[in-house]
Amino acid sequence: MTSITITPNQVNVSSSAAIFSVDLGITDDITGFDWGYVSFVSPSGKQDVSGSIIPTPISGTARNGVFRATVTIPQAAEAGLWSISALVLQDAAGNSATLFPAVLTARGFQITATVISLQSDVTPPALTSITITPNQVNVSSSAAIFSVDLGITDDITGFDWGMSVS
Ligand SMILES: [Ca+2]
Repeated sequence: MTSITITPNQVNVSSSAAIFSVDLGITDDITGFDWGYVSFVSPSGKQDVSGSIIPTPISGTARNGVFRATVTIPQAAEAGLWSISALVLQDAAGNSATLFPAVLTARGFQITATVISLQSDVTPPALTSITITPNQVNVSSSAAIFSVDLGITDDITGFDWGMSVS
């Protein structure tokens, strides 16, 4: 890593999502930079977003170039100072480095940018009901399906995505 530039230094997500571009000066001795991503965390630590670093440099070469990642901050995201929480860089030979904030700030890189949001949604959806149907299936001769209907409320942005964890 030779440089980090986040533009713009402030976005407004009051009425729509917004994008930070993160331009990274990256060098690699032999095979060149190949793959990576940058993650941001919100002021409270409750929200995080990541963006892939495009492996084609916007200037220079794979072994010494500037590479761009775009990170989308959702509408109604938490307001305040968001910060890079991790940077992962991998070369074409499969060597990877993960850089954390303490190292990045010690090297003098600017790793924060401001999010303006008139109404921040910082509480997750809540579950109000679960209905599983049918209440019995027979898998003796074939697979079978349970439908799981969930009652869900969310204060501001609404339910977006979920999964079961087993
Ligand atoms: Ca919410």
